[in-house]
Amino acid sequence: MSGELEALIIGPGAMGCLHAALMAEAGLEVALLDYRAERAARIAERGIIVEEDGEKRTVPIVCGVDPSTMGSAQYGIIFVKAYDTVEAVTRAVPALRDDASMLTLQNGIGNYERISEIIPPARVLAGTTTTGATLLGDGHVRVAGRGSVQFGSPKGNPRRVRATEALLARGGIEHETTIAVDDVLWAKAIVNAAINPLTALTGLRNGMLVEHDELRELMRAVVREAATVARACGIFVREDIGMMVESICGATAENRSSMLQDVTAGKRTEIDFINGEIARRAEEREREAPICRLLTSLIHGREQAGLTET
Ligand code: KPL
Repeated sequence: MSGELEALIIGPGAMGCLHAALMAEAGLEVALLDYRAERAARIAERGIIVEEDGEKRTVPIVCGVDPSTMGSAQYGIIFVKAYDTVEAVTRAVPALRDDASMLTLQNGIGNYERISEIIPPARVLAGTTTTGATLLGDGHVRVAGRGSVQFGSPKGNPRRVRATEALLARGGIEHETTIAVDDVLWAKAIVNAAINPLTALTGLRNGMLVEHDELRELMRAVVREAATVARACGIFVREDIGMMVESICGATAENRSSMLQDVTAGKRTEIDFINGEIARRAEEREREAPICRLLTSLIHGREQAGLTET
C-alpha cells in the first residue's frame, strides 16, 4: 500500500495493536509500523486479534516494516517502549507527511522532548492513556478495560490539538485535551513509579499492593518522594495523588503491570524513564530520591537476571 494515510501507528505492542485496530474498525486509513519483518508479515496477513468482554474479533490491518512503502500519514501515534523512541521516530519519518503531527502516548518522562529533536516541536503532541491491554502474542491483544486519552501540545499549539482531537473522535478513541501536558505526564509517571517496580519485583498483580500493609506503605513512600521531586521541577501535583494511586490499584486490581509483564518475558523495562528519570531530575536539582534510585537498581538487577536466564 502506498497512498494517503490518516494515521500511522508506531509500535505493535498491546497499545499500538489495540489503537490501530480501533481506528481501522472506525473506518480510518491507518497502518501499523513494525520493525520485525516476520511479525509484520504475519499481522498483515492475519489482522489484529482483539479480545474484549469475553469475545474475540479479527481486524484487518495494513502492517509493514518499510515506511517508504506504507503511504504518507497526516498523524503518527507512537506507543513504543520509551527506550526505543528515537529509533522508532527516525524510522517512521519517511511515512509521515512534511507537516504531520506526532502524538506520543508512551509511559515515562522525556519522550516528547526526545521526539522534538527529530520532529519540529510545534508538531509534537503528548499525553497518556488509561486504557489497559495485554499482548497475548504477535498482533493479539486482550483489552483489560477501555479508558481515555488525555493529551495536549507541550508547545501550546491549539490548531494541532483540535485537529488531533478530530482524528481521535473519528477513530472512536475517547479523549480529552489539556493545556497542562507536563502535569499530566508526571501524574502518570508517579502512578507508574509507585506501582510498576513493586509489582515487577514481587510478581503481584496491581490490586495486591494495597492489600499488603508493608507494600502499601512502600508505595505511599514512593508517591511522596516522586511528588516532591515533581513539585521541585515546577509540576503541579494534586494533594490526593496518593489516594489516586491506591484507587488505580483497585481499578486495575487484576492487571499485571507493564513492568511485571516485561520482567516476566525477560525484556528490558522502562524503569530508566520512570523511577530512574525521577531520581535523575532530583539530582539535577541537588536533591535526592533514594527510593526511586533503589528501585531502579533493583529492577536493573531483575532485568539482568531475566536477560541471562535461559
Ligand atoms: O500503566 C500501568 C502499567 O502497567 O504500566 C498501570 C496504571 C500501572 C496499570 O497496570
